[in-house]
This record gives sequence, C-alpha cells and structure tokens, in this order.
Amino acid sequence: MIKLPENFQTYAEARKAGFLRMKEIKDNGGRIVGIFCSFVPQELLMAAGAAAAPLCAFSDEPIPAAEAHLPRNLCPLIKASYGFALTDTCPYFYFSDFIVGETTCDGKRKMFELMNEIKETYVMQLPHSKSEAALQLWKEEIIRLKEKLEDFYGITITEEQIKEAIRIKNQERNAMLGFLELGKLNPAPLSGYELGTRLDGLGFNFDMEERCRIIEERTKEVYEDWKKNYQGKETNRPRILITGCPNSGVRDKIIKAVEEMGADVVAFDCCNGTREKVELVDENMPVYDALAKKYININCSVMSPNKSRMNYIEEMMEEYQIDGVIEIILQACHTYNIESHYVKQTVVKKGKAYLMIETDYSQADKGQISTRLEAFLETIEK
Ligand code: BJ8
Repeated sequence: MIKLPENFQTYAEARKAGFLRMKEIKDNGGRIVGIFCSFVPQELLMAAGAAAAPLCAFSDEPIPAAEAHLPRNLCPLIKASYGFALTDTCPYFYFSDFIVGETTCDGKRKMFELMNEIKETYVMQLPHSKSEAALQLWKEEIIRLKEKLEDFYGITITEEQIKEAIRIKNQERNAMLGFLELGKLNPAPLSGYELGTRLDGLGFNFDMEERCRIIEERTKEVYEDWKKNYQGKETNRPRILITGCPNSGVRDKIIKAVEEMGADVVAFDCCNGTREKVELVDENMPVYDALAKKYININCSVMSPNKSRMNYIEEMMEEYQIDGVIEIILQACHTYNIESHYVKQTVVKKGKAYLMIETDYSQADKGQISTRLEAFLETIEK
C-alpha cells in the first residue's frame, strides 16, 4: 500500500473533528439539516443557509440497539444510522434541526417512518426511473423541499441564492473530482484508502471554500510527488475499481486489505467516489430544471433500468486502465445485489476480473474476505 502522509486524518478523526464545528454552528444560531443520500440537492440547503450533516453510519456499534426495532436481515448502513439516532449517540443527528430522507431503497424508506418518531424526518419522493414523467415529478419534489425549508426556518429562498449555491457546489464537485482523478495516473500516485478516506472526511467540514482549498492543495502535492518519484516507472500492481454500495464501513477489511496484498485501488464508482460528481448542475438552465436533471441522473441502483451505470463503469475501466473490479454489496441491499448481474457482465465482456463481496460491518468475515481477495488477485495477470 502506498504510504500515507504524516498528517493523515482517519475517518474517525475527521468525524470527531467535525463535532466541534457542528457545535460552533449551533452556538452561533446556525442551521443544520441531516441528510443520508446523494440524491438530496444540497444546493437548496446551502441557499437556506444550512449546513448538511452527513448521517449515513458506518459503525457496527449501534446495530444491536437498532435490531430491537428493525429486522436483523437489513442493510447495516440503515441499521447503524437508525441505531445512532435511537441511542442518541451521534452528535450530527443530535444537532440537526430536522432530517431530509428520500425514497431510495425500501429499507431506508420504511426506516424513515421510525426515525420520524425520534426527530422530524421529511422524506423526498424520489422516482425510480429517468423518464420525462419522472423528471417532472422530481422537479416538483425539489420545489417542495425548497418550500419545506422556507416553512421550517420562516425564510424566503430566492432563485439568486440557489444560483449562487449551484455555482459554489459545482466548484466543490470539480475540486473533489480533480482529486479522485489522480487515480488515472499510472503508476498510481496514492492509495485508494487515502482517496476514499479524505473524501469522506471532508464531508465533516462545512466550509465549502476551505474544503476546496484543502483538497486542491493535496491534489497538487500528490501530483508533484508523482512526477518526481513515480512517473515512467514500471509496476506490476493490478489496478482495481471499486463499485457498489457505500464502502466506508468496510474500507479496512476490503480496500486497505487488497492494497496491502499488492494491488492499487485507483477508482471508485460509488457515492463516496465519482458517482455524484461527474455531472455538474447546468448553470445556464432555470434552477429547478437544472437541479432535477442533475440529480435524477445519479447512477444509483435504485434507478430502474440503470444502464447508464454500466456505461459509466465501462468508461471508467478505460480511463483508469482497470485490471479488475471489486463490487461491494452491503448485506440485504437488494438493488445493488441484483444489479451486480449486469456489472459482472459488463466487466467480463471487457475481459477483466470481477469479484463480488457481500458483507456487513462486523469483523466476522475478515479472514474469509482476505482469502477471496488473495485468490482474486491471483487471477489477474500483469
Ligand atoms: S445514491 S448508493 S447514498 S441510496 S441503504 S441502497 S446500501 S440497502 S446507500 Fe445510497 Fe443514495 Fe444510492 Fe448513494 Fe443498499 Fe443499504 Fe439501501 Fe444503500
């Protein structure tokens, strides 16, 4: 695994550092809205002057408590997120004025009903296709969220404010994308472990300008180091693309493990990767049309059909010179699990290696996963 920089902040450290920022926002009378998903248009929260608190949980600690209300055979992300709320042990949930959920998968959709009993949870009705009719519905839902924010805070949100938020969020997307696209360099300039951890960690920094500055500085630093120390050097380390469900809760036992075995994770088709960032919001369209178009195009498996994800994976395999794809499925995630059939087809058609790992946040399968990763790497000839 490529060495981490000395000042590297782990995900847990970044999350903890954000607690203080949250509290400061609250102490100064600021607004905070908790969110779970890439489909929630953060530009509206920004236009309302609210920070978006990321609430998706990646720890198995609160799961036993959640299982008192939720089925055991449910996605760990859903159980952990609900468990934190139920046990009142997540400062991001605690400081949120209200929660914005969305009808993505069945598990989250129904869990939000229970969460609403703990704290107000407003649910956006996300259509599950990208048709013209779905786009219109989604645009109306986006306007409804704007109205919800206006009612909740007793404010008026102008189109000018939304335009400005779109401009800033697009800048941030570009900065993050610039960092993730370092993975296109060959040999790999940094570890996939760092790529993913930094991106997740920055979600706990609510100052967009600072976020951009930090990531642009690191991008520049890594690129210069690559030119000096890696460019032109031969390597036989396989280049891996990670796809599927959010992977932060299983990063150590899959991403870190495979890198320690001699591979480089260089690309991420997932929500803590490029998935939400590749398409910007069109700054020349009317704001609600532009937001609806951008967000409905996110290639999540809750969309049906979702052919554009397969096209995107194919493109990524070319652009990042991928040797093998690891698909991460969180236990009981039916949409990604079923869609893995097409992902495998897409990868195999290109003559590359494919491995699907279905797992949860526990450490019980760590040894078994290591064995499978080792066997997978052996199938990749370099
Ligand atoms: S846009 S990936 S953040 S829904 S919770 S679907 S893992 S069973 S998280 Fe997601 Fe939005 Fe899509 Fe991204 Fe499966 Fe679990 Fe559901 Fe999940």
